Amino acid sequence: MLNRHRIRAALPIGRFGGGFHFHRTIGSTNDEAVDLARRGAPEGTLVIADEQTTGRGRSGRRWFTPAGAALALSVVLRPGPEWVTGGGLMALGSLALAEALERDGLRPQIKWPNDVLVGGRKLAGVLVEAAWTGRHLDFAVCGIGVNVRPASVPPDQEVDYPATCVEAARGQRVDREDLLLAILTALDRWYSKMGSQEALQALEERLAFVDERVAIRTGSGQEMIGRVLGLAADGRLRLEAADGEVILIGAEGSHLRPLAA
Ligand code: BT5
Repeated sequence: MLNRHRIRAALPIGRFGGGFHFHRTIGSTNDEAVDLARRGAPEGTLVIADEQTTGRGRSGRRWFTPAGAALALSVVLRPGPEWVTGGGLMALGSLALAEALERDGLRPQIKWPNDVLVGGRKLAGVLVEAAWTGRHLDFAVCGIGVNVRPASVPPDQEVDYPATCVEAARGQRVDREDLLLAILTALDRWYSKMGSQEALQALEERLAFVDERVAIRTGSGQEMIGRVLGLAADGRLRLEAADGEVILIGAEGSHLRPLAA
């Protein structure tokens, strides 16, 4: 069980955790954060659960968060709308995760748009959800799930991409509270720098499959094949199509699959 007192004692971290909601078990921390944001919760409000019973991935997929083994957190954000449509918030979450894991000596890679891999296996994912009034962004919620202990890794037949956890990648026990606080610290640092050259470079340095051929299914169901060039400042992927044209692909609803060389 996560030690809520230790976490509370370290908060707030920058803009995060002034409002702090801890649950031993919950359906989905994103649902709770959306609910709080609707009722006016300020930017930085933090929801954490030790276990999720209906954790969600993108497009209605499931996210497994068994008790005592993982991290599941959601934060309320109120950024400019372009950070949701381009995918910048997903990139922010992935970058913060990657940086926090590097503290533990790991070499994470970001599988655009929202997964973090170590050794080619997924150990964390980001889910951004937003509420709009017309073109006005009311708020966004950035949810982060991390597999920490082996018990958090779903069986192979339950996942669409090979999975692992931080402890397996590190080969030793990991303090979940420390990792959580490191993620919040990195989130706060990069949130202030979103869209900067520094953030773009930090993201591209960690981007998986650069120069490799991938297939992408976009949010509108289009299938594209090309070579990954890098990212645009707003989080869109730069892909070189077979005819040499460079295409920018928005992150919302997009799914990337590496192709054998
Ligand atoms: C994601 O979706 O990777 C986003 C995951 C976000 C989870 C956080 S936890 C806190 C917050 N509250 C929530 O309810 N959600 C967020 P996507 O790219 O759609 O990947 C989902 C797919 O990953 C599933 O279809 C499975 O194949 C696989 N999967 C499910 N649970 C997994 C796990 N624990 N580890 C690795 N892969 C998993």
